[in-house]
Amino acid sequence: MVSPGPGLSHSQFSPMAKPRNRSLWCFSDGHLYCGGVFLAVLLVCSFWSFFTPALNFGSSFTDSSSNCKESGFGVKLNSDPKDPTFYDDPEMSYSIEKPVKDWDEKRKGWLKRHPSFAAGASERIVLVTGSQTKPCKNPIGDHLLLRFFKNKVDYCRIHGYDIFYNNLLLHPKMGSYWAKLPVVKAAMLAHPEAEWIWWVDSDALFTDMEFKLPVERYKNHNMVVHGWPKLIYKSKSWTSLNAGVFLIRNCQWSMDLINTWSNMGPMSKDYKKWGQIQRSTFKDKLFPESDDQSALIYLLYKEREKYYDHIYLEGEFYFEGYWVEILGGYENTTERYLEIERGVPELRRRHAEKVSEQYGAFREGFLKEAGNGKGSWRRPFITHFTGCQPCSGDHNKMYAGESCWNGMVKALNFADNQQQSESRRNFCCNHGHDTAHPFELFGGNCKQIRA
Ligand SMILES: [Mn+2]
Repeated sequence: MVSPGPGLSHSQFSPMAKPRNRSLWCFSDGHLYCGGVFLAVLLVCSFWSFFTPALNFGSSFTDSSSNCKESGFGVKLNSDPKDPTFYDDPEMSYSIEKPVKDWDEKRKGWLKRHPSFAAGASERIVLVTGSQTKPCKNPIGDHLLLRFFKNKVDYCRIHGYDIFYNNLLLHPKMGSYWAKLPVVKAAMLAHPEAEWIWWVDSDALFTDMEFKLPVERYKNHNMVVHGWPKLIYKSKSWTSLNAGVFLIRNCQWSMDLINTWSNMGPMSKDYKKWGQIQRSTFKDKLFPESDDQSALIYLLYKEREKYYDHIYLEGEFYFEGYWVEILGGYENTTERYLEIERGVPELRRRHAEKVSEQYGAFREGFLKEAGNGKGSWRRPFITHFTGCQPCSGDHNKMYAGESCWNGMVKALNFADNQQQSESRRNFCCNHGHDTAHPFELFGGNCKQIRA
């Protein structure tokens, strides 16, 4: 969470991972898991949207004459040919305990039978997040989780990603930070149309609603996490990367990784042993149980040849960032962005939410001096409330609960207020105010900041 690190260092020289073949497989007994996955399928099938941002401001409003009869933004949501796919195989299982084989071929086979999804599949992302099954212990926990989720939904709508919220425990032993691995695996199987699954913790939120993941940069990698090689290989720290946010390619390599990775968790008979190994390897690790983050670092550390070339350690921007480091900069950032907007009427132009990416791309031109990551006045991409636990209310003793909850509200408002130039400002302005821009939103309320 410290050094911004040399982001692109190793990445450009990595050999092709094995990302280019794909297919699927696996399904077997229909346990509890099915509920979640079926829901996932339903949910995700319900809103597709793809659009490429037009970077060329002013000249790019082409006529893409819409046909009211078509739905799904170019993909066929109502067609599933009769030819069998991996879904028809009774052996296919979503369970984390049954490894998937030949996934690349299976996924490829599915795409071949669903050509409308095959087009554009290489860029498609499904964001996956979730929280526990029961109501939160923290009295404001459910409210906070709702706002965290709304933030992700807003971000995904703006950028054309699907989103899935899981609140089932898919494997009885894989609780807390391990719970995401069965979910990510199930999401990969439920979404052969997606190239990437993007896990984002429930305690993390987008604080730059415009920023788009530079996926092109990751084309030779199968996984992306926020992290720093030096901290892994020299400092041997259990915080040398953060496993709360990661992008993982929907391919066999990832299936294998999830298999190896989850076998260091509570579902494994060697769970205890892994805790000891992690603690003796990463001296700054504070608790004895094996955790998902230390496990991933351990794989990178121990089997560098096997993993390092395939896992992109993104250190160039806040792929996720530690809230304590970030929170104090929001005011300055807001001021700098407003300053830019005051000088550039195009940035204040009202527009439909669906074409927001174009404005984000346009704004980039004015952010060249902003820097990136720590010390930058650019909006931090993702603010992560590590150590806060909004739902249970438990938090690291380092922070007073109040600083966690107030910090979250501050970050959520900071993100919400960025949308004022789109629907939120329009909403504000359309409710009895002038459309020029002296209205800003503060904490959910329209306020006239100057005449
Ligand atoms: Mn987290």
